[in-house]
Amino acid sequence: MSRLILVLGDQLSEKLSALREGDRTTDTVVMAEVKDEATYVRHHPKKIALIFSAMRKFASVLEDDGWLVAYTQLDDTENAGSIVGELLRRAEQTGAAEVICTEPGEWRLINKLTHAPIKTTLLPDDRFIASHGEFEAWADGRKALRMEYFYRDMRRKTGLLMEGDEPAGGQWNFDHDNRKRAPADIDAKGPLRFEPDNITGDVLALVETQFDTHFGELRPFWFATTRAQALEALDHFIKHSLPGFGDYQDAMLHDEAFLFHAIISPYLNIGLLGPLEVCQAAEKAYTDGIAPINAVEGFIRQIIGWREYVRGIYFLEGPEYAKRNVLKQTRDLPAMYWGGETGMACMKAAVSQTAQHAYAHHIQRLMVTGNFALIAGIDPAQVSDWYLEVYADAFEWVEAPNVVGMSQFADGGVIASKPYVSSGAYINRMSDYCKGCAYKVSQKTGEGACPFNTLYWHFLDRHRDRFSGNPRMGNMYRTWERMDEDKRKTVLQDAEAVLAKLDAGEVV
Ligand code: FAD
Ligand code: DLZ
Ligand code: SF4
Repeated sequence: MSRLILVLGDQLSEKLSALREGDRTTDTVVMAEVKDEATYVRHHPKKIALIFSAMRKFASVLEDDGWLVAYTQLDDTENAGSIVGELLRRAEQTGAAEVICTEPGEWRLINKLTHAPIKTTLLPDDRFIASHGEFEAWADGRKALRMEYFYRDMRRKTGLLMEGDEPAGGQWNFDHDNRKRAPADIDAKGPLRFEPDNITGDVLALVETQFDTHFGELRPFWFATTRAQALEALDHFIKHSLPGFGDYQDAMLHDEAFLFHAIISPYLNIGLLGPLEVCQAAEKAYTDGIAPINAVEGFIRQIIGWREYVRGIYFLEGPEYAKRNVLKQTRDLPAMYWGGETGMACMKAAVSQTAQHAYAHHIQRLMVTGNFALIAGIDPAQVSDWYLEVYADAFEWVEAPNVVGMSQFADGGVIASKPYVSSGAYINRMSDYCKGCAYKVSQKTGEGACPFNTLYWHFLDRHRDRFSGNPRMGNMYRTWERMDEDKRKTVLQDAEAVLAKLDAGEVV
């Protein structure tokens, strides 16, 4: 009996478990560009274009490899508009009575497929280093699920940067070397950019007409859309940017969106690159003497540590995880997240780079847009939807733990041992934003004070019951309590004034 092998837009890997299970002589691969997936949140046009173009090219790879592929383009007149609708349509056409699929990276779609009115088997997604079972075994019985210990196990498992049983360079983690501010004249090459070919050109024209109301700029479009291009982009990063990755990992510059970051997360997350091959390429740069240990260890930790860890948490915690809101924050996401006017130079830079590239690097996501949402009391579900929409690398298995957990502390501390909040001083130390800002970072209160400065204390004050006993936050609360009472009152009043402006939809 023939079967349908469903390949989703973020499953573009030749060694996918569903393809390994399939039989080229009897089964049909189903791939479909569908409105449901492109609009369940209003994804950035660049993200939709990346996925559609890479899907079309991957379908050709499969056909060249002997597969029969039933591919549906978004504007095909028969398009059923949803993944399950397309499966049912193809089942009727081919007579297939069964679907095989690699587990999707989102509970929403897992739920749809497991309740589809056709027998559907989900296979493990083994494009990761740790299986669900391994993560569960690691988590079992632990009081706190801290990434660092999981990461060490992944180092031991993969043998990456290991010298026998010991970590290369004598340390597991070189983060203390990775907090340099970037000089203004820094020479960063940025990512490799690809000219759109005819297939991408067709997709761009389609996205331009169908998703013109979505936030973000479609052109210029330069993402890699094939595995060969993604490998070239990786090679370019290893040669040109990896050596500086560690030193400037946390730095932010107004005119340098990418600095020494890899810009490979979209390729990893849609399956054009695998995590192990990426880390092995970085490790080779260390053994060849091209990149220092602090850069290579830091980079590898992001992938076999953070990336694997957040996936583990997403599946361990279950479908309700993404909806958590333990701090009960309810404010609406301000218009500045959609490009609305703001005097805050850091927010403006992070949001406009996001609109331009469907990309912002980790510290912009965590310490600018994330930090502001958290201290301003924004509803984490709205914050999470924003991140899922605007970044080309955002799929819920990786987005939700990073946003709901790491950035918004809405999971109550499953991921982070304390909330990532800071005043303007941190942003000033790590960036060149403040010098072009309408606010003054050195000013703590009064007209023109940096909103991060007042909202930071407001956050700590309003969540005192939860955080004042946290040993990692003792210093913050001691500083707050040492401030004289009038000053504290003024800080809180000024913060309230900022919040009132946000609530009234006024420019902050
Ligand atoms: P680099 O800085 O060069 O890092 C190399 C690789 O490490 C990345 O490509 C990525 O695959 C991996 N990585 C680094 N940090 C993380 C992390 N915290 N979690 C998972 N993988 C990581 N990453 C996503 O892939 N998708 C998301 O939707 C996403 N949302 C985020 C939301 C917030 C609030 C925060 C703080 C982080 C988020 N991240 C997300 C993690 C990180 O910001 C991006 O992976 C990174 O910016 C991608 O750019 P890069 O390839 O240049 O990464
Ligand atoms: C994100 C996305 C988009 C925009 N479009 C499609 C699509 O048309 N067809 C498809 O198969 N997949 C798409 N995807 C990726 C899915 O949304 C993704 O597989 C789930 O979110 C699970 O990670
Ligand atoms: Fe951001 Fe405050 Fe600096 Fe302005 S002064 S850029 S709001 S941190």
